[in-house]
Amino acid sequence: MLKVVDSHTEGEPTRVVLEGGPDLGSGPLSERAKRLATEHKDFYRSLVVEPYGQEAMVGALLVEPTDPSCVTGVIYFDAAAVIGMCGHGTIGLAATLAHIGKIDVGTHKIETPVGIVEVTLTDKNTVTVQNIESYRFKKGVELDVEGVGKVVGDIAYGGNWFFIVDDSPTPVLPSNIRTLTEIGIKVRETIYAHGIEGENGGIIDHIVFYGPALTDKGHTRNFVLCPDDAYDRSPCGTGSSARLSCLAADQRLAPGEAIYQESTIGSGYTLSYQLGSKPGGIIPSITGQAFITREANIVVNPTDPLRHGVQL
Ligand code: PYC
Repeated sequence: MLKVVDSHTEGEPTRVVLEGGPDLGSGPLSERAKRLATEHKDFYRSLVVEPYGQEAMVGALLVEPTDPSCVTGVIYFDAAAVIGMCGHGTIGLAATLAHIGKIDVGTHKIETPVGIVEVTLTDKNTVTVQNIESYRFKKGVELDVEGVGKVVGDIAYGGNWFFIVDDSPTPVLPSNIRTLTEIGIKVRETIYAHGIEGENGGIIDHIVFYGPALTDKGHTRNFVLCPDDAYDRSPCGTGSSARLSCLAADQRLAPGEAIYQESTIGSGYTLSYQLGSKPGGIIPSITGQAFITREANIVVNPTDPLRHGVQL
């Protein structure tokens, strides 16, 4: 039996697995994440797809941290992949840890496969994540996308690898979600077809399109395609981190200056950054709210033909 707590962060769901996950052994979280990805795909996928999960859900498997100053270790995954870091998931995780009485208002460290992040819990729902150092790797990469035309974007890292398109090929509006998804998939396929990668072979599995904000307080509105082809209902914490590194590199945002980033559905994060330790590196801060939606025991019956989730 698996004990989980579900939440949503600005509309994007997170499922924290408190008990009952596979034994991934000890050692660096990056190695344990690889073990989850290669040896337990059925386990992690089944938790976040129907009938046990829901569309767009990201799972967060709690593991023992290697650094004892961290309140927990965590490995994130969606239906398609184990991912390095997850901003909305970390906000959801902090709200979950507060809900179960493991943390209180204040600042706490969490270990992820890509490094240690800090969460500051202002109240039981409001969380600021100080993410790992983020940076732009390449500016103005031109793609010729079949059926779409020329698409120009930056390749940047925020805990995952992103292709960030400032001028969305189609307006970032809820009525365009299907079209944005189709174009995002084509952009990703073009990236793979041309062997375009992040630094050290990093897989660019998230695509982000930007358009004008729809509210007065918004800086811009974004659409984020995740590896499982679902779009992020929040503005995507790691994607916002990667974008902040591009804004910083282009001197479009000063250190400490705050902006409000709108998501496709109209929710949002407050974002800012401080300079990092490497040239071009920044330390992003992402503030958003998460709400607990469910506490549950997941019962997986070994005779259930759909125990590994619906696979089409
Ligand atoms: O918030 O970083 C994020 C994220 C990644 C995938 C879905 N959300």
